[in-house]
Amino acid sequence: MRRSSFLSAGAGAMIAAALPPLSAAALANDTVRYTLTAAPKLFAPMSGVSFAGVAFNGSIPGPVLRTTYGQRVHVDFRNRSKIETTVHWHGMILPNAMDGVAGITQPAVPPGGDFTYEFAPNPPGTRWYHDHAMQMGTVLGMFGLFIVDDPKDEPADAEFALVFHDVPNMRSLAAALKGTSNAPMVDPMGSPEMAGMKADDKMGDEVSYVAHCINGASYPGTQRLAVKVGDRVRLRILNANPSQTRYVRLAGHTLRVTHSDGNPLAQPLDVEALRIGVAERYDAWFEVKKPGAWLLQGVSADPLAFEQAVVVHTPGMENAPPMAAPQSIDGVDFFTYEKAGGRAASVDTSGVTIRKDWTLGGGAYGANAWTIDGKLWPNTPKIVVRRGDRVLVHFTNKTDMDHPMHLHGHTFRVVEVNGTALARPLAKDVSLVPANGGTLTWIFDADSPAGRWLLHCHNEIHMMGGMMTEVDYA
Ligand SMILES: [Cu+2]
Repeated sequence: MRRSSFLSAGAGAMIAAALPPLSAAALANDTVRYTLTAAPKLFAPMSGVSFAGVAFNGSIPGPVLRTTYGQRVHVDFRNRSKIETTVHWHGMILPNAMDGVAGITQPAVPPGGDFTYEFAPNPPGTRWYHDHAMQMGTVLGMFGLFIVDDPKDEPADAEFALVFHDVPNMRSLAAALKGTSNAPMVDPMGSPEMAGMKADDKMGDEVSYVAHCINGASYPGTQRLAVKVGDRVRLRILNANPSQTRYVRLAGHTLRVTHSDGNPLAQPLDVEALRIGVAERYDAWFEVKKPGAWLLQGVSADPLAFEQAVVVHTPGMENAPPMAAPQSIDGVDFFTYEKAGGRAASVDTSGVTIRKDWTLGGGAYGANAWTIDGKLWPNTPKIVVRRGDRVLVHFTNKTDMDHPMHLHGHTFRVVEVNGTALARPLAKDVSLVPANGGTLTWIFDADSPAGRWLLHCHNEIHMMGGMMTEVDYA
């Protein structure tokens, strides 16, 4: 699509993402019940793109699941896809057996199989769910938002859930995975491309993408967000891209970030753009001060990312040409952990009983091998904890890519980035460890239910390529 048509074309199909208030009926029940059915889906987010995906309940992304903090959720999961899969509840602290990691917390659910998940969604905030069986289910479309409403939250005049995701070029994905010594799968897509490739066909480590979507559509087919002058609007944004960080701007507006990965910041931060690593979520607010139409856009070095946009408009401005933001982040004041956390003299290590200093490595050309202290999963160093331990993990990243490191079943605090101690540590479940010698430090408390909790890079390619370990309760 050329830029001119991008700016002038009208709206196509819409998918509702405006979040309605919870019904009184839902609040009256202690348990919210959902059925999630995974099944093949031919996904066509824009003309000319047709992708053999797997969807929850027929849509990519899957439905927004929602509970109020204090309620339980009961999910009947039915796997009617052709791959083995599970459902992982990203960012939740829950019984280990409900964490949905194939081979670690449960057997993979085979094609035709069922599994029941039941737990009390916790902590409150913007969480999500996705496949976790090393069969590429998440890349194929098995993901969605899970909002745990916090009754203490300030009410918004309007609220929208925006899931950013991108459709991979299957050949580039196969190429990136070629050389994965550790992969428990060979040909997840059933595509002849992977099977037909030789080792020297590897085209590079980066996956390329053929479509860039918000809530399952590309601009101009994306939904429009209707707002009114005076509204204070809350956005809940997820980056479900398998490998790429995304910047997000709303033309003509400042974004006030209040939550990272669903957890409240110690103090909100006003920025011109978000920077969202793989699997991260941000809650950001804006105020509508005058009538108009503006684009909320993904911004990236990828020239196609301009398709990742939705129009925000006031009444009567539905067909106005929307104001766009420049497709550059040069000079833009974007969100960073350091800005949100502020600078402290030093990291408060009081109470720390276990310390790990890990080097993230690998990424050599020709092999999809990504390491922790030089080792590939399952030979990576593990953390064995007893209840009450306080764990410090200091990452040094020797590769030339940022790594979105994720810990299951816990909320950690980011206390240091690139040598800067943070005065207000960020409570998160995934954090970008900066490339090229960058450092980042977590502290977390071993106060979750006992079990085996994965710790891994959320870049799908790197996870498959070995950058994974676990925190085990002794
Ligand atoms: Cu990584």
